[in-house]
Amino acid sequence: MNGCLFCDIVARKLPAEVIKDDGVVVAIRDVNPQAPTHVLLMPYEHITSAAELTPAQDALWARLLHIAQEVAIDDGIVTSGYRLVTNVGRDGGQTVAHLHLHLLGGRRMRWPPG
Ligand code: DGP
Repeated sequence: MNGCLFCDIVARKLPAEVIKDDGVVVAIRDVNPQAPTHVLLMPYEHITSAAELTPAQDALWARLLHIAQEVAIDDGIVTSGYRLVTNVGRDGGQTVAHLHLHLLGGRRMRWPPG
């Protein structure tokens, strides 16, 4: 989608540290990491947020989770644990309107989140 930061990143029009790309989902390191591992997982397809997902996209959502699992293994945090978050809309704290999953790990997470 024109004017979408993450569409431009998956299309390689903007630079990012890409760590996985299976042609459907791209994983990049967050530019402003909040934990030793902070990876963003996003589909090529422009979907505004989790609030826009339809049952036809169930496989895509599952794919995001599996790529997150692979990254957690590669980063050595699958045993220590990690957090998966997707922010939705204003109150969810979403700043980029292209569906993405945050994978955070490498330190102890707090609860409740801010
Ligand atoms: P959210 O607030 O949930 O929409 O998360 C957006 C995340 O995207 C935030 O953690 C910062 C990250 N981010 C914003 N711009 C860029 C960028 O240009 N490159 C990378 N790698 N991450 C970005």
